[in-house]
Amino acid sequence: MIRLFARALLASTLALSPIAVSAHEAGAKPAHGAEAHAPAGPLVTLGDLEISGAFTRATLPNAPVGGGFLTITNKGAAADRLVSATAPIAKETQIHEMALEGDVMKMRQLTDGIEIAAGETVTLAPGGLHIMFMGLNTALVEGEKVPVTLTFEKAGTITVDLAIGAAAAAKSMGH
Ligand SMILES: [Cu+2]
Repeated sequence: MIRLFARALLASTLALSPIAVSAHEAGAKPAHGAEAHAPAGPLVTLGDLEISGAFTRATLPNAPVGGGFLTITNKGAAADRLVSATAPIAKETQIHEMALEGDVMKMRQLTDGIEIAAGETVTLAPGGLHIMFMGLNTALVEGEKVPVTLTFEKAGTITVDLAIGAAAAAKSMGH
């Protein structure tokens, strides 16, 4: 009963809060509903690289893992490589890919990172390349954001914010 009550209370708070916020805090973050449909961080530039559309997904409390997604465009004349990622929300952060093994989608760590060829765009997206948060220290709450530090072989290091979007469907929460 307590849980049901809490859920009802939460629902009503969420329904009411955008009105209260927009009336008093112009320039604050967008209303909850607007953000849920298009979660993405801003475009940031690091040397020849442009990083955009960074997001992750909300998790349940005690979820062990989460995924990070973003797009990297290399506007330079030489290839670069995403060699590592770190985040304070997880005990360990890895670079992963999803690949078909027979009929089964499996993921594996890319210990050499991800190359971004000159003039190319690489997208980390659900079902494909992704940043993997192993051992989450905290639940990821929709509408908030989490910092992730990316290190590239040539361009160096940058910290980007991942916007936290809606939770993935249970079926695709393989990790
Ligand atoms: Cu993974």
